[in-house]
Amino acid sequence: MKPIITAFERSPDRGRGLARDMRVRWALEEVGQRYDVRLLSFAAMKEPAHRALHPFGQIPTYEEGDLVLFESGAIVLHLAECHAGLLPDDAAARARAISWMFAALNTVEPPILDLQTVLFLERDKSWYEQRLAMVKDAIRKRLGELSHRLGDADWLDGAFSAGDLLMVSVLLRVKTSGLLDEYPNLAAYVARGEARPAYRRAFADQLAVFNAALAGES
Ligand code: GTB
Repeated sequence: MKPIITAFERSPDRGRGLARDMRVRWALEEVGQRYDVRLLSFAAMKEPAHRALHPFGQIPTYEEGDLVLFESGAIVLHLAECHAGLLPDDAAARARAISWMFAALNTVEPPILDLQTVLFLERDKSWYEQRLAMVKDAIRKRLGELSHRLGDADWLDGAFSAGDLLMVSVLLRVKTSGLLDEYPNLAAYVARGEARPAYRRAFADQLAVFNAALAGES
């Protein structure tokens, strides 16, 4: 059965692959699962029909027969548990990979989200510069710690896993800030993720959606 995911019909990231359907698309590509996409406007996301799938009226969602999931991390975990390729077979290694999934979403992503908030919503505040510096320092702290742990390894714990998929997805959101380049091994780690064929297919598919929306407007 082909699962269905939801995504923005016109992503505010203009096809840069930063919206959270991208990590689900990437996981689907990694495990070789074909899927359909239902595109939604911001208004449609808040309609009862979509809220029945997603209590917070957001994307992405994932439908597979009667199963409905929301939260990109939960969707990636479900895919990793149901298909080979994103979690190791060994129980301890599997548990460690899942720790990295949580670390990406709960420890590394929050200060990165704070940066988006500062940059897009708080520029007009009198305390903008101080807050920006604090948030950048909070990100540097996490990136420094992650960089130290990664060292010269290709991936966080042995073979590429769903932990890497989520960590790379999260780090991609600071790529344009320049902060990632302060940690060359992390920049290379993200580049390795982006070079994976599954990532490239997922990226091309979400970009095609944005380009089609642009073409439809002209
Ligand atoms: N914790 C949830 C998850 O991981 O699935 C968060 C889901 C979420 O934030 N979804 C966003 C959404 O639906 C889209 S990805 N927003 C609409 C709404 O809340 O009304 C977040 C996002 C948006 C825009 C950019 N961008 O422009 O670069 C990047 C990421």
